[in-house]
Amino acid sequence: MKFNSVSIIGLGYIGLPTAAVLASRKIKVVGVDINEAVVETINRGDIHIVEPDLDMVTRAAVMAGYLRATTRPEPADAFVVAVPTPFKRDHQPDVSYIESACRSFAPVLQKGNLVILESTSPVGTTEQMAEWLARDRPDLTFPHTHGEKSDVRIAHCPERVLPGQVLRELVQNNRVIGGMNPKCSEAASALYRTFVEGNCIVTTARTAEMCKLTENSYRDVNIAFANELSMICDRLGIDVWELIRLANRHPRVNILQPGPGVGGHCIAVDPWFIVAKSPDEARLIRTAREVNDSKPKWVLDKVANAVAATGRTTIACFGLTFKPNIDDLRESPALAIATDIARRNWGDVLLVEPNIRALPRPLDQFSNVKLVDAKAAIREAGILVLLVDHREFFEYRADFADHGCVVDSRGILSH
Ligand code: SAJ
Repeated sequence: MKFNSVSIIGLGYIGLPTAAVLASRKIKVVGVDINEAVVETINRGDIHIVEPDLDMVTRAAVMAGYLRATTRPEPADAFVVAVPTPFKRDHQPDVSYIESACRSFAPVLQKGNLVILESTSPVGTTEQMAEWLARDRPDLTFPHTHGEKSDVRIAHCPERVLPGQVLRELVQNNRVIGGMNPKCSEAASALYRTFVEGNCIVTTARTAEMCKLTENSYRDVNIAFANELSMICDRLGIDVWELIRLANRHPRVNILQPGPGVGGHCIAVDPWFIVAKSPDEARLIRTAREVNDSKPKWVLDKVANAVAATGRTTIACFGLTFKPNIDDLRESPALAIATDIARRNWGDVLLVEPNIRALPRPLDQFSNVKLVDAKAAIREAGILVLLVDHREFFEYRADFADHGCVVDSRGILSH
């Protein structure tokens, strides 16, 4: 199958890089987003998210005329849905963005089109998507009713890229291709082979959905193990980071790193999609989520204990992002902890975050909070709380060690 034009629905952290990379392969790409500001930004050759080199690739694609953004879907050979799939208050998946994406491009679907769902989705969503499209286009046939003879081919091909390394991983990672039937997989593989250097591995749509959720749950469960160890070791007076280093010398042990909790928009979300579909069986996966979600409160309690024990009330927080060396604050446990510290109002809160220039919400609402550099924070604060292991902070290890009152959630002192 040859693709002269591809439409990407949703120009966020996954959709935009995918659109830009496809366009860099000289395929005509039309990106669709409901946000007019996003559309205007991209059409100017700029970007609205932070990801290394994405600005360059996007600008080049727009200038060369291969990438264009719009708010209104238009006909294309393939449609790639890359919209968010958050969860609701009760941890139930919210697939309403996928449903409205389908609603928006269904009118321009044509016989012979390929539709790909890239959004991380609960098992069964690809089949559900086929039903939504069929509902809106009774004149076309779809794989769930017409199998390999259908007019439209549908597949789930989950994204697996690591924020901060998206452009490299988009091209180099292996890709799971979950067609609703072999013909659908064949068409989807042909699209991904235009830019993927890794293998395109074919499976069913349901397995592909579960595969993505499994990858992130695997990481969540293993981080929960490390976080649980950190709380046990704290009680027993053992340095957990030294312990993990020692245990990892065993040839079949590879424990991840404890931290202040799990952030980002994937690992703390996706396991709930498994729990939602299989609540009685997903006991370990649910507990891992609960362990990781409890960690920010545990760190906050450590800070409260330090305030009570020392009587010091000026507190410096090192790092706000959800992981080191990026500027992404989404679902960041560090941001949540810093906010809780500010809210407790013990005294001044000094924030050190080399990757951002202005106080983010909700920290900008507090009068006792200011951004400072590391030296000033170490000098002025009575308690230092290390929340993110940014590379810049390792320079200050000796100062942290000399300070006398440090809550180190990332093991910076033990590395
Ligand atoms: N974390 C720890 N300890 C560790 C590793 C990570 O506490 O040993 C924390 C981080 O500090 C961060 C959170 O976990 O708060 C998540 O960070 P991450 O680097 O593990 O993952 P993400 O969320 O940036 O990206 C993940 C990746 N999935 C896997 O590695 C299995 C990525 O490949 C996925 O594409 C992405 O989720 C996604 O979009 O689903």
